[in-house]
Order: sequence, then structure tokens, then C-alpha cells
Amino acid sequence: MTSRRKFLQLGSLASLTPITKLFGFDSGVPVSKPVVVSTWNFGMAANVEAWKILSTGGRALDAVEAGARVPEGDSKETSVGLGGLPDRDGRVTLDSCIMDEFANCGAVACLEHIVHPVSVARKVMEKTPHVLLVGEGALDFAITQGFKKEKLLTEESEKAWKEWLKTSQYKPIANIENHDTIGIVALDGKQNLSGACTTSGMAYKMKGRVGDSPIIGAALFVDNEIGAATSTGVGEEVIRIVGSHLVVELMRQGNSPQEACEKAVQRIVKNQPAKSKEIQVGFLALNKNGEYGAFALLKGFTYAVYSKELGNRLMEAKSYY
Ligand code: SD4
Repeated sequence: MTSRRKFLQLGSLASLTPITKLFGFDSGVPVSKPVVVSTWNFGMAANVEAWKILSTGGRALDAVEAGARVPEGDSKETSVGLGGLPDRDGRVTLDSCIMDEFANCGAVACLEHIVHPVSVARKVMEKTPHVLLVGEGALDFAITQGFKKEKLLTEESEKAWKEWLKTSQYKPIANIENHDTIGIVALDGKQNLSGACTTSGMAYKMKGRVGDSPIIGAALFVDNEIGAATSTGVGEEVIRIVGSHLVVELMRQGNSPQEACEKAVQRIVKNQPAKSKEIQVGFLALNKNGEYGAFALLKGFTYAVYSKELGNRLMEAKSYY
């Protein structure tokens, strides 16, 4: 499979820290643990931070959080964290979740003013009896945990929003900046899986709109016996099929990560044949053996893989259309 994929870019070589060899294969290419995969081009930079943790024996949970924080803190990324495009009222509202190898999970939705929602999601997981906090409650909780309130709307994003207001038409455009979410899943040296997902959601969405990204089972699911999956694209379509959970369950039934992602995408096509031609949804999955796969509705879905053998590579997923 890998040989048929287009390698878009070769990144730096992985650290040579001794790592137990495993037997993951992507159609012939062995992938040892640890390994991290993440969505879109910015997955390359996210993987570099995640790899620093994974290659020195760290935990997948710490790696995925560190990776997700990269685009969150980058004001030039207009679809995640700081600099994210706002809702139709000009508010930047963030959705994020995280899940570990014990099925612990935490999430925040419609969170404003905090640059790193993934870290707030982790605090929800670790410090509260709950899984999901939203809006004002999530913000109040973040403040109690020491997060600083900041302005997330940058000059550029405000300008783009004001331009959008001239027509005020909500029409997500496939593969461009109004819907790139980072989903990141990793398998660490102890063969434990974790994942995280973070986004500013669909640009110019309705006030209060929450997508798939903070919904455990939709944009992220981890089952440490089987594998982990994450999604990107039009969240409503992912929620309708509980996409990432579906991908993991398909892997449980014996499908490879690639087959599982393809079957989940086919489910969207079956449900919404006409609409599915015009929107983007992509799934990315990693199994317990370090085998990965990705598939999207439309062409153009990229993802980054980092392992000792491969280094950091940007790949283009195959697509249904
Ligand atoms: C959402 N799934 O809010 C997110 C957006 C996204 O790539 O993934 N964009 O629906």
C-alpha cells in the first residue's frame, strides 16, 4: 500500500533510540512502535513534537497532547486554536478531546479564549468526574486550572470574517482552511495507544454549533486492545455514523486500518449519496500493531506518519471520489 501512495515530503530521520521491534505492516512496510499519525499538512510539525516524547520512551497520551498543541498555538493556522476562523458572530469557539489507553477521556466544546483546548480536555479527564464541559463552564474550569484568558481572533481572521459577512453564505469548501482539524493518534514504546483531536470547527458556523471534534466516538476513539481512529471534515456527517468508533469496531472485526477507514467512508456515501460528493470527510486509523490507514471522500486529504523506519512523512490518502 505504502509503495502506491505518494510521498509528498520526507521529513527528518527519527531518533535512533532503541525501540522494541514490532510487526506492523502497511502492505509490506514494517512499522515498529512507537509511531504517530496525524491529519493534514500541519501533522508534520505536530508529529515532530509528539516524536520527541515517543522516541525517548514517553507515553502516547503525552505525545498526542504535545502534538495537538502545535497547530493550536500557531496563529497562522486558521482552523485550530489561536487564529481560528470564528463563528458567524465573530466568536472563536474551540472543540477538543483526548483519550488514553484506559478509556479515560475528556473533552471541551464551544470553549472561548483559551489557546490550548486539548490541555483543558486533558484536565477534564484527569481532574473531574465528567467527560465533556461546554461553553462558559469549560472556560470557568480552565481558569481554575491556571489557563489564561486570551483573545483568539487575529487581525487576519477578523478580516476574513468581515469579508464573509458581505455574503454570509455558509458553504464549507472541501480541503481548504475552513475545515482542517488536527486528529492525532499514537502508539508508544509500551504498545499503548492514545489520541487527541482539536479544532476551531467549521468557519462561520452558527453560534453554539459543536462538531464531531469533541465527541468521543465521533472524531476520536481509542481501544487499547484494538486500535485508535480520528476524523476530519464536515463533523455532522461523522457524528451521524459515530465515525471513529465505527472504524475501531471495524478493525476489531478483522479489517486493516485502511479497510476500516474505507468502510466508514462508504457508510457516509450510502447515507448521503448526493451530499457526499461535495464535502470532505477523512478518517485516519492506527492499530495495535502500528499498522495505519487513511481514506477520504474527496481527493486532497493529507496526513503525516512518523516512525523510526519511515521518518516523518506526509502522505496523501486515497479517496472514494
Ligand atoms: C468540525 N470536523 O467542526 C470539524 C472540522 C474539521 O477538518 O475537521 N475540519 O466539523
